[in-house]
Amino acid sequence: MKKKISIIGVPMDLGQRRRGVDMGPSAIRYANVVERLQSLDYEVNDIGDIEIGRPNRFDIIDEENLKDLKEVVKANQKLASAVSDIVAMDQFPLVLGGDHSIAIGTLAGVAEHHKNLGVIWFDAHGDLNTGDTSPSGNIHGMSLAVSLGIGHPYLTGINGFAPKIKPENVVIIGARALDPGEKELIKEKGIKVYTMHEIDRLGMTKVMEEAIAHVSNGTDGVHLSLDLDAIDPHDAPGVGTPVLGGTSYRETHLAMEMLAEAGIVTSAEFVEVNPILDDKNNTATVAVALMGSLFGEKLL
Ligand code: B3U
Ligand code: MN
Ligand code: MN
Repeated sequence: MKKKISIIGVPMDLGQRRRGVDMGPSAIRYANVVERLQSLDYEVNDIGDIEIGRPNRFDIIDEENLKDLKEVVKANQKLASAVSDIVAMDQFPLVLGGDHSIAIGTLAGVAEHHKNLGVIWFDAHGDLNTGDTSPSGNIHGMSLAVSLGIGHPYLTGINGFAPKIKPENVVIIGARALDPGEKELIKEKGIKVYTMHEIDRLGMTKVMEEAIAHVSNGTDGVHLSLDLDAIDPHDAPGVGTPVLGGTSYRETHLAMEMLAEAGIVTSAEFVEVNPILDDKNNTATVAVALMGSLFGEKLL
């Protein structure tokens, strides 16, 4: 992994309906992300936050079951440019969310430089909906589909090219709440998914060995997109859509430690931290601890 990390905050909450996730970047900074990574000998450059529009609530048009489409597009285009600049400077982009719709911009920026990017998507959900299949119209539940080039052209066309990633380079880990349209898409595209069932049966060690092999095969970089709702709500309660039966604190650390050992991750984002729904900034603290493991922190 590179020794220089650039942090960008994305106070985005328009990709879903619960306010408060826009405070995720502040909560993660409050949990000492910069100091934690500096203690691991990285040069850390916090470049601040992407500006997110605050649309007048009366002006919102829910176009084609895509809530706040225009603002989400605008913010992700800005994020894509910022992330692309970081990669161009040969630094590691670490993006702090914000709801998961920001993966659209992160991946658009990274994919400008990595034409065959592997993606590890930790999530209770698939984020594989489109306006046609989404039960909510929330764009945070569509970001993986969009990055695969599936969805509204305003979203898939961010940064001027599509798709950003290929289905055979993607692994989803921790899924336990998939919508019917998402299940169909997974089958149609042959996307590799380790649901909680496989994690229970195989154990996290085996799952990560297989996942690392899968995303490293023929790729030119690996992006980690970690939705904190992948983790069991007992360990990470401050998320907008908690789903029981997630990965434990230690299992998730093990996954990060194995990624650090493999040395394959070239960009990362930690999303969906909502301090309003949290218990004493627990979830941001968990996020920062996981970042520690991802960047090589050892227990001994
Ligand atoms: N799959 C549902 C719920 C959801 C997706 N992502 C989160 N929740 N965090 C949807 O609305 O697309
Ligand atoms: Mn998600
Ligand atoms: Mn999720």
